[in-house]
Amino acid sequence: MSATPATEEATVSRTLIIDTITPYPTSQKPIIAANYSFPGPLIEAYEGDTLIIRVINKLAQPTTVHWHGMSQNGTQDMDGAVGATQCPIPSKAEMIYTFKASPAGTAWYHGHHLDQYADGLIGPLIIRRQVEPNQEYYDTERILMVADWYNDLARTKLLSWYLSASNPKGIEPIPDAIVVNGKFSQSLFVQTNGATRIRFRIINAAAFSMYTFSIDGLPLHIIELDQTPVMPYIVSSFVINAAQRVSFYVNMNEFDQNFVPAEVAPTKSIYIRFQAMPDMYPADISSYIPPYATPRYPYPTFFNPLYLAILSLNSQNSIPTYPVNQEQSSHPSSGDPEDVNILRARPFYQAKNIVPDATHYLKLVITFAPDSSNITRGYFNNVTYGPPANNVTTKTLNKKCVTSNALPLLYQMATTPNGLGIPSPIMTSGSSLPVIQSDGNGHYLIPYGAVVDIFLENRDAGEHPFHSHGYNFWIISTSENPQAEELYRGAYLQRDVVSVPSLGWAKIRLLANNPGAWLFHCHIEWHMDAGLVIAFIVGPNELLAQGYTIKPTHKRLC
Ligand SMILES: [Cu+2]
Repeated sequence: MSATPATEEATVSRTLIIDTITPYPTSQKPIIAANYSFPGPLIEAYEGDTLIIRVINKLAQPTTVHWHGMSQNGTQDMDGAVGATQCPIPSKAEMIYTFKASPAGTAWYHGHHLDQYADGLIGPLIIRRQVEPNQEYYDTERILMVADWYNDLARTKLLSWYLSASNPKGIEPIPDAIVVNGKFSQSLFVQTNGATRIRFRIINAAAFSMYTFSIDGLPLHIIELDQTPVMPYIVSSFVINAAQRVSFYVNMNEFDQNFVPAEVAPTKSIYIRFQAMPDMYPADISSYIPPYATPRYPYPTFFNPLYLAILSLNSQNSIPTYPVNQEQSSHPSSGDPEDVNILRARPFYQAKNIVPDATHYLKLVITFAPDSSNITRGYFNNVTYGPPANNVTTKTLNKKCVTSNALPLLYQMATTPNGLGIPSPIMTSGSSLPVIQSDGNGHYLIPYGAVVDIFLENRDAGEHPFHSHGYNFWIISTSENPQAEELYRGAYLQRDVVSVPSLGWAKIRLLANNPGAWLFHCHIEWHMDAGLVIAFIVGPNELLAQGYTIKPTHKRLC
């Protein structure tokens, strides 16, 4: 499974069979899995390699796989986003995804249809560099992929309740447990295998939750955020929101011996903690029983927001000798645990990180409200997105999620590049830069090469992780770090997920150098289903000039 270092770019071929498994004896829930494994298999390549991934759909329902973090520049139809770049792969059919492994870093793959990613269709995708920045600080690495566990099926049970008139307050389905690398709390043992210096790649594949991460007694040296290497930056803990990735290394010699009280035996293992943030849930998780819950033995069980994995220092899989509630000691820390975007980290390759000046502006106001049927919807600038909205020329929007026969946005760009019905940017009184316009259905036309400052104003009490397909964007500042815009001018950090604070804002900058149809959405699966989605339609004519044509094998899926 490991990729071979090579100076020449290689081709890496993989097959992913999408099928259901029922891996837990205590749960009858069928998981939607890649290659009969939860999470799915690790896919690795070197930067610049060509990945050829054959996805075989053995489910009784359609599917797709999105390669989260891959720019897909030149392979816009391989993004896996139903409605934007392709029609779903029907049951018993298959599709071959071919794309360049770029950019390098910690990426992942997940289902992008019918909430399958909330039911298990996730896996790590690691794109290695020939020379990894900061590699002199670690000798081995581990991947921890954290996810929400739900006892019930996402689409048929959870979503049908969430988006129903019996849930007018829009209470999101609250997870039943936390699961890391497919294991529940206190059952995942991470071996050091004698290594003193270990790199961890943390991938938050949760459908909903954000977590505070820490390892008892060890300072964490952050070296990569999403796929951007950073100058080593020491924290004692950090927050990771849905779809974000954080890499850090630890050095066992830095273990704070004071962490283990003198009265207990020396410990041969320490806890790795994922602490879900209780205040993000819309109910009191210590006593909440969801109305859709099926009584099962033992019942009721309540969501425990603290997940413990065990870092085993001697391969004996003993549990730590100190109590779980041991007071956290204070490490040297320059981190602010509230700074989910870790804005103070600086790019490792600053010389290559040229931040252009903005040429365009787009303000997006985020709200939630019940629609006329008393069903909660999420809105960007008062528009909620549903599959029918994928037809950019549809002027009346059916706000209920129904199956649409509209062709993917990308195909519409290719067939009518100048007839999409979206106005070009215009000057308005509120901005010194031309403002990006939409068709009123959530499709925003961005000229190729534009540098767009996007101001995300969150009028909702929840914190939302927004993800752009096709792009890394610079995070300029947020309402929690407004000073970052001045402090780090010219050295902003690129990520593909920005966490927008509760009732706050974030300002990001996107260089539109990748023509195509790219979804921009909240990565909380429930909010995406509620319509908190838009699409960036970038450079239709440049897309055609690059030689894009609709592949007959893809069109056949529609
Ligand atoms: Cu959200």
